Amino acid sequence: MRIQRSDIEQHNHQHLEGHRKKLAFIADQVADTEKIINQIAAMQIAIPSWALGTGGTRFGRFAGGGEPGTLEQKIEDIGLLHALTGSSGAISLHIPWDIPKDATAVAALASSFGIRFDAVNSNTFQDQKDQKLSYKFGSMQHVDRHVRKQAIDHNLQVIEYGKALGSKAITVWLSDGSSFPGQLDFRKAFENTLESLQSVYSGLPSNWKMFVEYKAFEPNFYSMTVGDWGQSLLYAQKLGNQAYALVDLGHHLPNANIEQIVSLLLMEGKLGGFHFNDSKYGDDDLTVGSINPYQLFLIFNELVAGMDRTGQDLAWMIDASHNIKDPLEDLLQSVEAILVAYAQSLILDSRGLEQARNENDVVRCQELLQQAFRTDVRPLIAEARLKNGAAIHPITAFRTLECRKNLIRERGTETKATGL
Ligand SMILES: [Mn+2]
Repeated sequence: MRIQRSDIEQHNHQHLEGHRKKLAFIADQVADTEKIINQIAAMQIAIPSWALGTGGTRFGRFAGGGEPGTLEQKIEDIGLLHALTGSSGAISLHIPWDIPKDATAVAALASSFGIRFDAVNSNTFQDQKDQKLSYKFGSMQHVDRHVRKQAIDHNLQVIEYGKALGSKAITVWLSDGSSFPGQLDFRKAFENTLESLQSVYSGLPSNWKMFVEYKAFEPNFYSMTVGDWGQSLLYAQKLGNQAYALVDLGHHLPNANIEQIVSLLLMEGKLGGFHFNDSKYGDDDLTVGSINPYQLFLIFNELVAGMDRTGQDLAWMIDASHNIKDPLEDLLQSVEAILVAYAQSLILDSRGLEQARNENDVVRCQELLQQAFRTDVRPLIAEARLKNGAAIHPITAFRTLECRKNLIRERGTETKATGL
């Protein structure tokens, strides 16, 4: 399904008057609204190729209908999201779940929707059909160098796929670790992993980045070989200036101060990318902003402040899974939550905050933060969407245009997205 320009225009026409009133109200309270709207309009968030179908838990999966059964259909779905939001003009591919058979045709299709290819993701956390050696006891950390070699070769292959599509980064997330004390020599596991990553790094094109993503636990429950930001930073520092840490919101132990981690990684010039989701207990993969929007806002404050100071460019991506919602509606909500947190951090009186900090006026610091957080910035985001030719209210438009019904009509009720 392709959303027509006239559909969006009709939707916007219906909601324009109400929108204008709300925008005038906030423009009265906030300085530099024009600049902020342009910044919001420029923000692009990559959608992962695995987030377009219904996810599941280890207990079951309750699929909806009209899921994209091919990479081409996944690109069409992101095209649909991008037409509605104007902010999701990038796709992050997972290999081998989404191998482009004809890179030229796939790239042309994506570009017809205004979509570019963000970081490519490798997978050595599960065994594929016809795979020679098993990753049951790890991949890059493995005690057998043949397994390590297989993992390295896979990552080099992923870079080749990415090159053909115009990607400029590879994200490496390893499930390597141990589930029981005594199972692993921590130091050897680290050294093996570093050596394997170095082999991949040496195959990196000079204009590419490598993101080393960490996770505190799961699937291993005693140790993870890239378990926290300290380990991730250590690998990135040892690998070289094309290697960076990648922060995934759900990959921390409960109550971790993620905003502080972000601030220090940016200070070191070693934050490369960000995976958005939300959680209450662990790696819950919930919709961005659904549990703790204040934390998301505090993180964005550090991202905006850090990027302003250092001029660093980050890769933004949603990394979530949708078990009971329509995956596309869930992604629309996630994109909105990210833009809300971004906009709130842009309207923050950062000079006032700095002054209050210097005067140790703790009360004023909190007042300024919460003034920004409690401002309804949604009209600014809607205005940015209008500028991008997208919909004032994406979810309303998605439902009015009966997008899911159309997708089911086109694809049927039994399709299953690859990788799920
Ligand atoms: Mn992730």
